[in-house]
Amino acid sequence: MNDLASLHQLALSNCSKEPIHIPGAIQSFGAVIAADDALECITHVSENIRLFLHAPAPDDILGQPLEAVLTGELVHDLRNVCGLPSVLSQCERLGSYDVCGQSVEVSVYRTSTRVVIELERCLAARSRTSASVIQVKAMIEQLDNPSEILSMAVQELRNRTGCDRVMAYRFAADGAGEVVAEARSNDMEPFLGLRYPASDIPDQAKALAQKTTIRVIEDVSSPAVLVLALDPAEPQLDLSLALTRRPSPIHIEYLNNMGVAATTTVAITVSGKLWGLFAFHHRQSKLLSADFRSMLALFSQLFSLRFQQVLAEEQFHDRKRTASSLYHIVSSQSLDTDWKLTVAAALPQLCQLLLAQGAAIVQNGSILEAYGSIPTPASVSALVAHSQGPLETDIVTLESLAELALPEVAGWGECAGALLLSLTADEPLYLVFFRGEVAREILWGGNPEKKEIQYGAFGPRLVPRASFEAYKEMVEGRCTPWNRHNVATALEIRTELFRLSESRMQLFQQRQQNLLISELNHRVRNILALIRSIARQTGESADSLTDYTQSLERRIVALATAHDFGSGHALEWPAIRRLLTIELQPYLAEADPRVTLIGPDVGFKASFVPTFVLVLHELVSNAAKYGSLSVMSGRLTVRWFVQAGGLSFQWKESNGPTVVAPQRRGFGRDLIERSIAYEFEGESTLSFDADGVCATFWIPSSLVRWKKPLLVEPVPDMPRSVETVPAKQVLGSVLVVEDNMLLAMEMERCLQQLGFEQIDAAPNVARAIALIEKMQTQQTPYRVGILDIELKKETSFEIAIALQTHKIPFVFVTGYDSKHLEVPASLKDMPRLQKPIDLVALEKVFQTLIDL
Ligand code: BLA
Repeated sequence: MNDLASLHQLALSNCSKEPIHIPGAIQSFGAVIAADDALECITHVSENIRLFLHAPAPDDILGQPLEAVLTGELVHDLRNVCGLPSVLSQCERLGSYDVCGQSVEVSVYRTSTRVVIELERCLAARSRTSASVIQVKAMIEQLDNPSEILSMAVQELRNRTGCDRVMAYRFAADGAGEVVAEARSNDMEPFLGLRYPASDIPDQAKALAQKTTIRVIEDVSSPAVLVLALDPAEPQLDLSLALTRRPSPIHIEYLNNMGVAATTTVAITVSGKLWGLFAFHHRQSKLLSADFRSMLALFSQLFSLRFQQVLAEEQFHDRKRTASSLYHIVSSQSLDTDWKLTVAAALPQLCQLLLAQGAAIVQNGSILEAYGSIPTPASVSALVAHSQGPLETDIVTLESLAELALPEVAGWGECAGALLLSLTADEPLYLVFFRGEVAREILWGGNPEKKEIQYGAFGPRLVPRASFEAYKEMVEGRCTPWNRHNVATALEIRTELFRLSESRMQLFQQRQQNLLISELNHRVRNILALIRSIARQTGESADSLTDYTQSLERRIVALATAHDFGSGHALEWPAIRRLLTIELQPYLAEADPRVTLIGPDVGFKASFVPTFVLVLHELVSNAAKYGSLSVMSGRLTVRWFVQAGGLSFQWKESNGPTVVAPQRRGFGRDLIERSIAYEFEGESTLSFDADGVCATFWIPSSLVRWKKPLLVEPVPDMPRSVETVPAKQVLGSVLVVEDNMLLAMEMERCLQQLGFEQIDAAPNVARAIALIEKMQTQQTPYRVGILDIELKKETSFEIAIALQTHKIPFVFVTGYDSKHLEVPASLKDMPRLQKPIDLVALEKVFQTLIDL
């Protein structure tokens, strides 16, 4: 590396060392008070505190008890929220409080030693929850295609905020970013399609963005407000999670150069990685309201979830395509021949799969077989020798062979880039694919090579670019980049070729693949409908918007965790202990005595995992809010053991605050009490014992896999749930057949609104037929039926025929991929509704079936 390049490297690494989380100051739109861990003594306060508290000078407050400056109600609420484990990782919003005669938004988070309270003036009268809820729902319902969502989202967000520019900014693997969607005021330069080098957002800034989700800079020109400490020797207060954290002066200079005065940045995290950002720019000072910011955070969650799902679908698609091509390639060869010959014969097709112009099999450094256009044998050997180390663990991809500057290679012929794959673990055998040169243009927002360096307190560091004018870079001498699809295909090729050497494995593999694909399809089909119904039902039991967004967000995170478990591992059986560990993580520290997990090694069927995780999530959040996990003295024992051929699972809380059974049935309680029984033919009970909440589930053996042979444990008494069917029938009764409980609940809600008095839901054929017969015998036949056409293990045709026999009209409901289903001739003309169902469609169909 030459001197200039190494100076740039040093300057760049100094940029990522700037300690932006401890700037010692905040922005002037808010104020900060910090206290010790027990919330007793004020240890820090921002200089501007008197604007919020009508208090005397900051020095008079330092060292005082919190109650001296905040109302008893607020301190009480702060103490409660500080019991939640989440305050260590995010700033929790408490809502608005009356502080010294003005309405103030309060939020709080904890560092390892301090509790940091942020105050912010309420911007507008609180928006009506229902209107906001509708906005989020509208966004959810539009989640379909990620690039369309992005364009629509930036447009919507600009309309709602009036910001001069709203962008979606996506990171590439090397950290550079690209503006992939933009809505802007007409008098602003377009940024759409422009790239920005990785150095514009240093690593520590990315890490913070991901941690806080939302970053606000209200006005680059407003002066920083110092945070004063009781003990000046104490290290600077950690402001990582503070909304008001003062921005780095370097970034302020950057925004000034861009002509931007205010920004709001929302992180988009997909599968645990920072995928990109929504960036709001305004040329004047601007601060979005706390309510709006909550909604943004929720939107970013939903987008992430949907995107994760699209990626999983894509990956399966890739795997399916590669697997079936390889299957054809392999099955056209005789399996008696040496398998390397089989690979050799398949090279043309493999090149097609990888969009390569040539390929070689290299054994012990020399070419065994080759196809298409490749460099000279000596160059190929040199390339393989050079890549051998990294190849032991990974696939190597190169866009420019020339950049390797291998001394023994004179040229690469028509080849510009290569992908190398090691084929066996026990001998040096490689497959190398080659691509030719493709010249392309990259548009940058300012010349990325124009790096100016400044010498400051930390040594040399980069200075933000002064110009952001579009700059065109011509890229030559490189091949089309090997993308993640190509790498996934290469991995699949290796897996398939490994298996080739064991011919009997082939059939098994094909079958396994098919199973995986159908399993994924089943899961993906309902997820959007699930999000919709969770959103709606959460909304019904929420008291405020803050409540709504927080519980919805947490439920969605739980669902995303469950989804992560599912995608790609459909044939695996995630261990119950692992699921528990993830949900209970904040309470499982070694020093924390509260939680005890007792039970054997057991795995759950992948299709049961989402339901189990959602139920678990409700139990954990309830315990954390009101139960034994809300105080240090509380205890929670979770036991699971074999019982009656299935698995018994017991959740027992004790020593917590005295339990009072809730007055109202919430969505969470419904989920706990009904979903396992409804969808999986298990049993559930939930009791609010004074000593602590107790929940018991029995899970049928088909959903459980024992890792080791087990001794049957003693059977504790388990109360059985009693099902009640209301006998009252005024407007009429309706039968809903739907295998997913949340969707059935959603349907119940719609039917109640239409005026049905009795709504019975059944998850399978047996239950539905039993209900129909019972109603017939009681001479109160159902008025109408709604049948999900495809149930978990069966279709609902048998139910349809039973209803026809009793002359009860009905409508079929079809999922997203029910088209391939063979429908019996007698049922072909029955009315159908497409999921997801809404009230209007339902009402219309009913008008044709019965008199409403
Ligand atoms: C932060 N830089 C950021 C952030 C963005 C960008 C989005 C997050 C903070 C925010 O503004 O909300 C970059 N903003 C962009 C880009 C676009 C945009 C690319 O709108 C494209 C349209 N910046 C530099 C250099 C350094 C640097 C050379 O250009 C370092 C030497 C630093 N950027 C820097 C720092 C932060 C930052 C330190 C963190 C600011 C903070 O939060 O304190």
